[in-house]
Amino acid sequence: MNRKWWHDKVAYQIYPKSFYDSNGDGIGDIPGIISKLDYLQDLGIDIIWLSPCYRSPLADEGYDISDYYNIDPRFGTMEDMECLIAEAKKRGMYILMDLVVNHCSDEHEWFRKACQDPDGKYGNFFYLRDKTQGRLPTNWRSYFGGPVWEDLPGTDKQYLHVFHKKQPDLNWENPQVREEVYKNINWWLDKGLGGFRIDAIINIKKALPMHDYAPDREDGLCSMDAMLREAHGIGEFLGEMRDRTFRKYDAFSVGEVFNEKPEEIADFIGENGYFSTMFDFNETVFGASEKGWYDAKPITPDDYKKCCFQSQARVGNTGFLSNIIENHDEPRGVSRYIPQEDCSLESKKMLAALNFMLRGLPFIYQGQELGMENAPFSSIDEIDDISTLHEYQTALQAGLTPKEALRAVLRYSRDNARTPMQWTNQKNAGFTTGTPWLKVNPNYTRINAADQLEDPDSVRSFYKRLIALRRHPDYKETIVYGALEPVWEDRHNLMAYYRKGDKTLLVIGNYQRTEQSVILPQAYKKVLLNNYPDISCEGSTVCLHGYQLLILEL
Ligand code: TEU
Ligand code: CA
Repeated sequence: MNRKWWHDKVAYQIYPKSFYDSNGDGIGDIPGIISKLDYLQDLGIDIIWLSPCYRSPLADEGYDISDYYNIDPRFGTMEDMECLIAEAKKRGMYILMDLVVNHCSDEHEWFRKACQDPDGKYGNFFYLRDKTQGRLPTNWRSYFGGPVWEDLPGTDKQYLHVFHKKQPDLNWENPQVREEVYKNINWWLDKGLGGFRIDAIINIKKALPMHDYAPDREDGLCSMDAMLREAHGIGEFLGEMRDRTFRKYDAFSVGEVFNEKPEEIADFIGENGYFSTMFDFNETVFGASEKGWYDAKPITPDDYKKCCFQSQARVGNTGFLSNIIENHDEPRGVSRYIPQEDCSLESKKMLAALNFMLRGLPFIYQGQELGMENAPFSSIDEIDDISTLHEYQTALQAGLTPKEALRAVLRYSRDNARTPMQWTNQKNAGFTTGTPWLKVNPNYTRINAADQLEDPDSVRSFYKRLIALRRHPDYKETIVYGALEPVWEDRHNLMAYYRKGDKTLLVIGNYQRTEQSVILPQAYKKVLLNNYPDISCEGSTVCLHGYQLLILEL
């Protein structure tokens, strides 16, 4: 495997709206991010991915872009963005922006022009179909609910949107669209960006000609998966994009790729892949139901382990996955992967290390390093996220009471991860001096960065040690490039694996509150990390405390 500059990095995702508000309007902003770069550098972060901060009506919180060449005034100015790139560079850090090009906003000028002249140049930037009375062009269900077709204002046509109706899909079959995308990517890379996280990319290829699929719910619509399974040839678009943009700059790219087929992994992230890496979503999609969030099956520790190992085995040496515990679309990992009554300092640290030591690139989502938890929303009126609002309706339609529906969707709500970052134990968690745009999790008095910076036993201090271990000259080679080999795979509530490179490391997590023992295959030389002050051994038997995590050098 050819070595790349980003292989040994640690990445951090910022959701700008909720990170840090520098001017008291209740909305996080770029100057706020700049003021926290030292905090991130201290943690050991090299790569920062910013969720979108381009000009946007914020219907989907920035994933609906109305101008790819400007910063939304709520987040700051282009000078702020340039300053952020420069300040990051001074600290040896790279900035990634979010590339959202499956769709734009219905307030983008391309869409406005398409409405004015649907048969002209910009009509072909989108998927338009003639409107027929009593029948939609296809029966596909949008990710955010309802049909994917909406009337094109002022015309006798309809346009396709696989996400929200304010997110019209761009027609990638049209070479002019692709040119616009490449031009934009290069324009940003010329500004000194390190690269991009690539949004919802699997959706850019539609199975054509479009047609209906078997309905899978009472609404007579079908999940987008049905169409995507039939859509072939995305590689032509992605290969072209790589060659025309990222490759020329040796830029980093991480794809939000769902549902890739095993034989496609090398195409996506192999030596000459479309992307540098892609996220592993095997754990986050586990238990999902065709019916909706209300019907999803919770994940157990044994499932979690299986999902991680499956992904590792699928990718092997072919490339690098990007490993996550959570992101802005998911609930908080500690609330999801640890039983609520067991959510403690120890279990949070265990989860952190089990994920972090997997082969691949670790991505930390803002607040994850503090062990931030799901938010205790008490009413649907406190929810902003369009996806949660839709899933709530789906649950009601399925017959759940409002109370049950709320409970069901709160387990998966994207707003869990979008509550403001908890900086201090002061008002609004120190996020803003104004009124925060989304409710602050009241547990900030207990969980916040300022307190954790002072505390050597905090979750943040543990993350810092994990990152330091990944960088340590003696262990770096093994942690970055070493093979991953599961151990004791069918032991209940135990997740353990070797990392084998020029050293042999053994990572063991006792994924339950009661003790359990393991017999080490050989004596250990050194304890590299332990989330308890002690290790209890008798000969080669180690008796692990509840949720104890050990990283041993053998
Ligand atoms: O998410 C893509 C995606 O597939 C979503 O359907 C995801 O499964 C959903 O968030 C679950 O509720 C990306 C972004 O990460 C997300 O924030 C955007 O809303 C979406 O694309 C549209 O741009
Ligand atoms: Ca602000």
